[in-house]
Amino acid sequence: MNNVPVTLSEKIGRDLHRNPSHPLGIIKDRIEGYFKERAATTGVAVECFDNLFPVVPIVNNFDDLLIPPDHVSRSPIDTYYVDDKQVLRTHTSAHQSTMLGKGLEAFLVTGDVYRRDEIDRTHYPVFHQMEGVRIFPGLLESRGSREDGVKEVEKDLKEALEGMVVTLFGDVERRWVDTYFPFTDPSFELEIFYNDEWLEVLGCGVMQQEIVRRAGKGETLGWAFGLGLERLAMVLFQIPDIRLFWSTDERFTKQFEAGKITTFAPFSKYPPCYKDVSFWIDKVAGFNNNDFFEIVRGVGGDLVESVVLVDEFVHPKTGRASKCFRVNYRSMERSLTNEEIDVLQEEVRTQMSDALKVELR
Ligand code: FA5
Ligand code: MG
Repeated sequence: MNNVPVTLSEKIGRDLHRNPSHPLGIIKDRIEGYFKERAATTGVAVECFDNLFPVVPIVNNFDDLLIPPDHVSRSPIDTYYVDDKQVLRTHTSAHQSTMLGKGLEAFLVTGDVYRRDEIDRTHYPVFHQMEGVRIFPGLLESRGSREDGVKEVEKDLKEALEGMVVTLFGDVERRWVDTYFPFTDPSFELEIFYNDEWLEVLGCGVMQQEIVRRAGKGETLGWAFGLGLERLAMVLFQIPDIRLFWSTDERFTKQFEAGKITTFAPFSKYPPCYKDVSFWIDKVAGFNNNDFFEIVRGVGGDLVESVVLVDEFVHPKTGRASKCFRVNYRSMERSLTNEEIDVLQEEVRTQMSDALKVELR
C-alpha cells in the first residue's frame, strides 16, 4: 500500500526551507528570529528544528492528535501512504507529541508536508509548514481554575502571533476567526488583509489536554500553531505561482538574498498550451478528481500550470456521467512546442484509461 508517485518522492530531501537564500528559508529565519527574541523576554528558550524526516508513523500524524479513525483526512485520496504504518506527514503537527514527550517546553518545527490536492497556482502536493508549541508549567496551579489558565494561554498565543505578523508585514489589518481542529480547543485562524483580500495564514489554539497528558505532561496548559510558509512567501515576495519555489532556474534563485525580503521580478511569461480530455465515468468504479490530478502531475510534472473542470453532465438516457477537464501546460522557463505537449497528453490519456476505468471520448 503505497500511493507516493516518483515525482513526489524526488522532492524529499530538497529541503527548500533550509536554504537561507531561498524565500522559504528567508521567512523561516525571520520567524525563528522573532520567536527567539520574544523568548528572551519570557525567559523560556525556544528550540528550533528544521530537519525532522517527513515520513512519520500514522499514529503521530493522526491518532496522537485525536483525529478520529474515520476522519476524511486519513483517506488515501487525501494522504500519501508510504506503507501500512507510515505516511508522508500532512502537517508539522505530526511532531507535537513526540517533541513534548522529549521534554521540550517551547519549540518550532519547520518542514515539508504532503497532501493530495487540486492543481493551480496556489496548490502543490508538497508545501512547507512551521509548527510552534509552548507549554506553561505551573500556570494552572497559579491561576487556580482551568478556565482562567486557558484564557491566559489564549492571550499569550494571540499576542505572540500578532507580533509575528507585524514583524513580517508591518502593521497590517488582521482578524481572528473561530474554527475547529480536533487537537485544539478553543481553535482560531488568523487572517490578514493584504492586497484587498483576507488571507488565512495559520491555524492555532489551546492544546487539547488529552494530547499533553499522553505526552507525559499531565495537566500542563499549552498552545500550538501551524502556518503555511508558501502562502506568506507568495505575498511577501510577490511570487505569482507556487511551482516557482521549486525552480532551479538562476533567474529565480539568484533574485534572493539571505535575510532580505525583496520583490520578485517575474521573468517573461511563456505561452500556455492547453489540452482538453473528456471521458465517461464507470458507474461502478466512480471517479475521484485527485487520482486524475496525480496522473497529470506524474506525466507533466511542473509543466502543468492548472487543471480545470470545464464541463460535466449526465447522459439523460444512459445515466452515465461525463467530465471534461482542461489541462493547462506552461513552462516557467521556456516555450513549449505543441508536439511535445501532444506526447504528454497522449500519455495522460493512456494512463487514465488504464488506471481510472474511464472511457475516453
Ligand atoms: C493544519 O495543518 C493544522 N495542523 C494547523 C494547526 C497547528 C492548528 C497547531 C492548530 C494547532 P491547515 O490545514 O488549515 O491546518 O493548514 C495550516 C496552514 O497551512 C494554513 O493556514 C495555510 O497557511 C497553509 N496551507 C494549508 N493548505 C495549504 C495548501 N494546499 N497550500 C499552501 N498552504 C496551505
Ligand atoms: Mg485551514
